[in-house]
Amino acid sequence: MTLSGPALTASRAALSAALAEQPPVNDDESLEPGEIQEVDMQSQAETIRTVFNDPTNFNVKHPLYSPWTLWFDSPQTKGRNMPQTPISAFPQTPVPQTPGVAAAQGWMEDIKRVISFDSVEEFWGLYNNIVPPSQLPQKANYYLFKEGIIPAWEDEANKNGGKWSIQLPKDKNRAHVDKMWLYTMLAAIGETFDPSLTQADPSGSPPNSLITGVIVSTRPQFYRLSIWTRLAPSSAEDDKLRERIEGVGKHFKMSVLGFSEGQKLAGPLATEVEFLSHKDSEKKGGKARKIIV
Ligand code: MGP
Repeated sequence: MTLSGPALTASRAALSAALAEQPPVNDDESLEPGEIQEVDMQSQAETIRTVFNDPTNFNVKHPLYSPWTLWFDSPQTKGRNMPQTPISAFPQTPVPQTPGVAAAQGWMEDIKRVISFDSVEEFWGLYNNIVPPSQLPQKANYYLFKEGIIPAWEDEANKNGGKWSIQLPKDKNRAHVDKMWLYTMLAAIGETFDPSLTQADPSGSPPNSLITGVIVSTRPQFYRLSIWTRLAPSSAEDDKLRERIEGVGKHFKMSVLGFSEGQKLAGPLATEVEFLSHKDSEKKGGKARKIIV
């Protein structure tokens, strides 16, 4: 498969994120500070086989910033223990029991956990074996969330957050939705949505990205892509967070989906790229504060 444009950028970001996380190799504990270590480059090169120089027998994988879990639901999964998922190569695995799972019990009943992965190679292995969104049945959803976070408002990581989403009419986007979903996933696992993740934290603890997961939904007449965030600005004065959230939305609209700044997207069955807090989504009606980029 050949990548171009935003996919290539996102894939490179995923790889460079992975490589940046690799600790320096220093097996020789007897080394004094300042002493130069002799490394047998040839034997090292002979033992390290990445997917780039040996696509079938590679022995080194490129880790992601964090592990991710794919979830799935469709009308066919409702009320079944072992559903007909479109991912036959990956049998369903049990859902870990976190407090969020208990709170979201009804909602999570039909959502099936498919598989977790933590490397670039495993991501492509999964991607190449699942049915793309354009071929899913109506009313189906893929949820790609950081491991340990369930795709529900009730999860600790989501309860104060919100989502960027865009709705696209099916007839005009059938040919584009698969790439849009791929680019969205690559931006998520490559952590390009929230650049603060890549800035060094003086405390040494891993910085928390705003992103908890991404979703693609198929509905009878449209597709929806969503990016879930850990936080949502709660008042008009919450300027710093609002700016950070808007940065995620702009990156999504322009770099990931390929629209231009200021481009109007709303129309019959289509929405702008818009942000809503989960608390406002839960309200159903009433006054909601939307952000649009
Ligand atoms: P949806 O699937 O996000 O919206 O939520 P959509 O696609 O507009 O509606 P659909 O009927 O076509 O699927 C639909 C409904 O599911 C919401 O109104 C809630 O009742 C419920 N729901 C959605 N989410 C994301 C959650 C959640 O995280 N937790 C709980 N408890 N219910 C949810």
